[in-house]
Amino acid sequence: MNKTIIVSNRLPLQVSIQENSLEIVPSVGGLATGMKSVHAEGNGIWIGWSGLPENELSSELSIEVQSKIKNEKCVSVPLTNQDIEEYYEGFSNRALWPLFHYFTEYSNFEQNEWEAYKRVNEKFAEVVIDNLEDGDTVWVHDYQLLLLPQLIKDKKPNTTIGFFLHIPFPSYEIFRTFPWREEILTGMLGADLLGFHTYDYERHFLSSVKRIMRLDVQFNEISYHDRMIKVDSFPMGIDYDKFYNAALEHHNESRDKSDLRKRLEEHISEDKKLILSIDRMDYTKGIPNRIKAFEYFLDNYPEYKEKVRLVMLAVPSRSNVPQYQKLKRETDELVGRINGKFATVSWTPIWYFYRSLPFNDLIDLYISSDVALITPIRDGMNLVAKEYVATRTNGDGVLVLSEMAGSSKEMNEALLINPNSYEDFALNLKRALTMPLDEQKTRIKFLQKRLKRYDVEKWATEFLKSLEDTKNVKNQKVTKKLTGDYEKDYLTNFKDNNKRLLLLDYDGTLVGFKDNPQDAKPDEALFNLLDELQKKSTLVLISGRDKDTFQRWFGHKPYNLVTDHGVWLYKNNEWKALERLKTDWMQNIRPILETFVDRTPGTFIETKNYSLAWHYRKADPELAKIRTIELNTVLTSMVANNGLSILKGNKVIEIKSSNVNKGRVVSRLLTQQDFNFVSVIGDDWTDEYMFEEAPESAYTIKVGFTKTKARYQIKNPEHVRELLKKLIS
Ligand code: GDG
Repeated sequence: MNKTIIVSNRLPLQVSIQENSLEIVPSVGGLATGMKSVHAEGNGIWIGWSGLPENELSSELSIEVQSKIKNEKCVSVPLTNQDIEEYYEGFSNRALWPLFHYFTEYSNFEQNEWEAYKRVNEKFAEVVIDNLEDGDTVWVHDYQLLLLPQLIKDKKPNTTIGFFLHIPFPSYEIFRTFPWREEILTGMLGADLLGFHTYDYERHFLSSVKRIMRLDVQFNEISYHDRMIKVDSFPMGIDYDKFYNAALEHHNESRDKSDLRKRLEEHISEDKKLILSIDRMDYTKGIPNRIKAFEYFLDNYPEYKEKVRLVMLAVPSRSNVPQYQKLKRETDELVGRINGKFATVSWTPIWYFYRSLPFNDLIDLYISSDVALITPIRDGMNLVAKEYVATRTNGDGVLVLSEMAGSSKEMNEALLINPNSYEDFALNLKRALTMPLDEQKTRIKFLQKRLKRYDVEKWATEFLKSLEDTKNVKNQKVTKKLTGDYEKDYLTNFKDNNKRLLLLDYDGTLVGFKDNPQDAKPDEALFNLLDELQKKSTLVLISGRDKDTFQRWFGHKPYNLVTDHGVWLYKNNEWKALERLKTDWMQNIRPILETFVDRTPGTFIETKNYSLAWHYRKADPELAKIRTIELNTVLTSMVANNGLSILKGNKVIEIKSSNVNKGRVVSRLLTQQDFNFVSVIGDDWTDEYMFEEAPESAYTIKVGFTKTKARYQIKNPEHVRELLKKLIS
């Protein structure tokens, strides 16, 4: 039975050694909860680090850890203290985390930490591969394992792999500063589905893929080698029922109130309010900013002194990393200063807890607070905001939420603020404190409805469903890929028939693209191949290239040549015009193209005998995308009345006379002579005309894995040459 393998840095377990015996308790974090059903299903397993450094365990203990966690359907990746220091605290938390959260000044790039990151990702890959069987699905989580998808794909290409990033993906301008940016993207592109919390992160990722890897992206699909990779957003939810029910339970009259709850309630009265914030102690969470903004609020709205209290829970995190130690000192000082500044004998404005609290205390905090103040500077999602809403079983309460948290994208009914503007902050805090109960209830109701519907289980199911769908796309591709039996059939048919027609496009089919089209000259190996093919078939090179170039390159050869998309035919050492064309339109179109060249660095115009081509291969892909739309709009109105048409090729837009295309040549050749084996190979839009005109029995082959009318697909020009070599061998 096929299984799902979940992989994350940490296992969903707390493993500790208590007086020489091992204690294992399941963790209750968002991810662990969300994946619970996936993990529990069938023979699914979870792979990750146990939390115990391998070098501190005796070999007996290490075996015991493995066997105990195996009972929990987990497998541990053995990591040493050095691994943790360099890969986790180092590269993950000192290079990736700050950069992905736009704290570029905190990003520290160390070669040895990068080496450790690669080494540990490989360790994870080894364990995954040891546990992997054909047909299994792997779901990799988060920024510590960005290289893992490709490491698995390299060894097990047929495995379906999903990847989800829990933190933001930064904009291209930030990501491009990363020293190992291509390696990171290549690692991620091993996945078949890449998931992000929000559309913005998805957009940023695609932008980096286009600009850094220069890959083709159509909507949210990336063509990469012979694969299609899907990218999508899946906003992570929470275990709504768990929080809602716990809150109901805490409100229950018959339940004994905790000390914390009693202390909190002492402060609550008609005109006194509690404001809550909960975060890991992390500089992305905006803790100092929040304290300073609270000071600004008390300075500007002094009537709230002694009336409001900020209860601030900061959970210790990554305390070995210097920036986190600095943040802790800064927070302690700020809390001290502000409490010192405003405190009275009966009131301190901030209650500050630097520790982790048990779940029940967390629920008490949530249900006792009138306002939740969640104001990160940058946050992938932020689950605390969602948990606060889920616990408001009476329908009251106000959420003030930073626009910089991923959750703000789906929580419009919260009061959204820019955490860097103290004014915005103070105004909205005042608004929250004075919001009429009806309005609170309306807002909370809307928010709860969405959170209940799209909870964490739904999130996991949706992701896996989408991952499953990528298998269908893969299967469709396999049926069209010219390998295995399909290739055999192709070769046999060639051999069994004697009246053979081979129509071959040139650029992108027989040779790869060069920045300058004139550099894509035929090489000696290609001539030898074509010479042999020519002996066995009617060979036609059919291209959008101009006649003079082909004359220079192939004039000395006996091949049939068709140039300018079908305007000229070269046969028996003679050029013959297949179409009679005018060129006077060029003087009107060229100035338009020139303005596009001026405004789009890296583009240029190629003048052919009967057409003008605007090449944008070297331009910035995002800008080029906008410009092609603009150019298309400008040209569409002009070409229609002038007997011209626009051809969209591979990174080129070409304007030419409308009654010319490669398809017409195919029809003409087929009516002139009888063939019993026809093969057409081409890579771009202009070749689609040939695929359309070719008879049904023809072998139409598209180079590359984009949409096509051809029956088969082949990877790239190198593979085309390999295939053609097999015809003559
Ligand atoms: C990363 C991304 C993204 C907190 N204090 C206590 C406690 N918690 C629980 C909360 C909540 C979780 O920890 C914190 O989750 P967040 O989403 O707020 O933040 P990160 O830890 O930074 O998580 C984040 C998330 O991944 C998921 O993709 O949302 O953007 O940075 O569930 O309840 N739980 C207990 N005691 C505490 O003192 N028991």
